[in-house]
Amino acid sequence: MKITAADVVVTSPGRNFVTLRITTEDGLTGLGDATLNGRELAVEAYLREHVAPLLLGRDAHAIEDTWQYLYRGAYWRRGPVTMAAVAAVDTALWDIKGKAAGMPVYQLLGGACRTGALAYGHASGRDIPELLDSVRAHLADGFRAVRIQSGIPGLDSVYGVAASAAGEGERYDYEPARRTRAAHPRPTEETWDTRAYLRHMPTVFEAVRHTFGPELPLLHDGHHRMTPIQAARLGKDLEPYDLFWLEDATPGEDQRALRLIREHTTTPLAIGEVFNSVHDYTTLLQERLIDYVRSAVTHTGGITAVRKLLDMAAVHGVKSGMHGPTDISPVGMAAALHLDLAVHNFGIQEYMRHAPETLEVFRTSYRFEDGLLHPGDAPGLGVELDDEAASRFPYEPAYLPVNRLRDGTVHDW
Ligand code: CS2
Ligand code: MG
Repeated sequence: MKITAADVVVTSPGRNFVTLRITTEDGLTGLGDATLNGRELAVEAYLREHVAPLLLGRDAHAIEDTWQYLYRGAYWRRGPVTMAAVAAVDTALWDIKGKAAGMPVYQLLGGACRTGALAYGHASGRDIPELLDSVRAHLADGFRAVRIQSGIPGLDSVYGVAASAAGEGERYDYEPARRTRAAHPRPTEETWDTRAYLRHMPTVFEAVRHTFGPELPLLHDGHHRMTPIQAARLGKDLEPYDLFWLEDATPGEDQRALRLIREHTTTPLAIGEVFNSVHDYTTLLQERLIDYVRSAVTHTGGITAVRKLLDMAAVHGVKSGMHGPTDISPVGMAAALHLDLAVHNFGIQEYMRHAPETLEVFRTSYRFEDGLLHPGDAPGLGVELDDEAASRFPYEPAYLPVNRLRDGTVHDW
């Protein structure tokens, strides 16, 4: 089944997305998510200039060979741009294979291991009362697990907390990459103070546990901002609140740093949303320094690569906890859900709800019911892209914020 076209669609319904559509001689089409928040046009160019021409005439069924061809054949391998482009091709080919077989992708991956994927939503608040209301809103929306992010006294803006009073339930989820119509767009800048954060978070979790009890799975995202010893302290301070996980406690590229955190705390650790290769995890997995793998299909080379990563994680007793923010498109979310259903070592699935205009462009089959996500049983991924709707939302430059400490030093955002 030869590939006859590979087209890149950049559209901005609610936020920027990059999508690859592959078409075969049989008229089948497949979609792949290539969205890299704040660097969308880099992936578009990589696909349009260096990948799409090489796909024409290739057999759409040859998924593994195409993956190896694009990974090893590029010579310059790994990295977020390359692996998002490879991911888009791989995902689109799985979509096509499912349509050709008349089966949802999870069936091609070995069938379902569960009835649905436990999802967690993003509860947040500028202060504790607003946070507690956001948890209530997520429970009312059917979530059975929530991530807790809070404002910090003395800081104007904090990762994961919307500046406005509108709760996520009304306004959908907090979108960090702010589009700008400025002539020369620049990232916004935020100020951070880790010691203020470390002082405040135990109070936040005390209030949440006191209000909602011991059972509700609570997650928290440290967003790469702590040193290993600071992360060890926070993990220990939060042990009484029995977190489901503490995410990105410290920048994950220093894999051995997790040894120090592990020595001090039993709070489960999740890491990897900024990784793009199984090679980013080798020490973390072999030494069981983490409990959950965060990589998304979109950023890590596609379904083929993430399946291998999760199988390696399974050997070491580590589970999945796939990244699912609004900057993973509905195509990328659907791909994750097919894997969530099919792998044995599933942990949890992040679910930031897309804005209504996003779902005008991406017609999805996945569903969220009773706290669980399911990809649906449409052949392939179960997502279609409406080109007419996509054309109504042109790309706008948008950058993630840059973080600085109070003395102006650039810090991880
Ligand atoms: C966050 C992301 O959802 C998360 O865990 O870390 O929202 C992250 O900030 C964005 O994906 C960055 O584009
Ligand atoms: Mg995160």
